[in-house]
Amino acid sequence: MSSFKLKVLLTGAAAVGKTSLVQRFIKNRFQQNYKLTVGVDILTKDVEFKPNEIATLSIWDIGGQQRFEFIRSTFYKGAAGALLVFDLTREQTYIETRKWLTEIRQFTEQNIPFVFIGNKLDLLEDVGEVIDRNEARSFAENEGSIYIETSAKTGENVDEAFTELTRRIINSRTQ
Ligand code: G3D
Ligand code: MG
Repeated sequence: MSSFKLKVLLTGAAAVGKTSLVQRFIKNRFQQNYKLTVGVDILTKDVEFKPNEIATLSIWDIGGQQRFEFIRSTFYKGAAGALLVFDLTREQTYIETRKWLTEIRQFTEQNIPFVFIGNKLDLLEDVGEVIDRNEARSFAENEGSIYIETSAKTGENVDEAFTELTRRIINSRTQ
């Protein structure tokens, strides 16, 4: 039985792949056409963050109504950590992560751990480098975080992203 129950948030601009990442993580599949997320989906999964140590994540995936104040306060309340996601092929989504981080820090109790995610890694070969990935790494490290590149399509690093976030949450609490 898991003794840790952790609320974690998926944050970042529209269409960066938040829903695809959580679907990949939970069900290990990728679906090309999701309907637009409306409201908030809450999905649960156990994570073995180190051998024989389990945490139960409830993963909050917010959709198109994220701008509404009443949903936003419910969304952030009691959060233990967040994935902050941008799309490696769209610079604007990278720029917007600053705004998201400000909001996370504004609406959560303390400096909750987050993991900085550049998603759609599978497209980089065709699209080429759009953002400075070294800068992304430095930004994450300066904010006390880690930068991980993922693909919800191939599944690359998706488990690692959620597991790393879980580890960081647990470490921040037990030290
Ligand atoms: P969101 O929940 O952040 O809004 P979605 O984003 O998960 O709905 O994904 C938005 C679009 O990006 C979807 O395409 C989805 O299939 C695609 N996508 C998500 N992650 C990846 C990835 O890692 N690689 C690739 N190639 N595509 C990805 P559509 O066409 O359905 O809008
Ligand atoms: Mg979504």
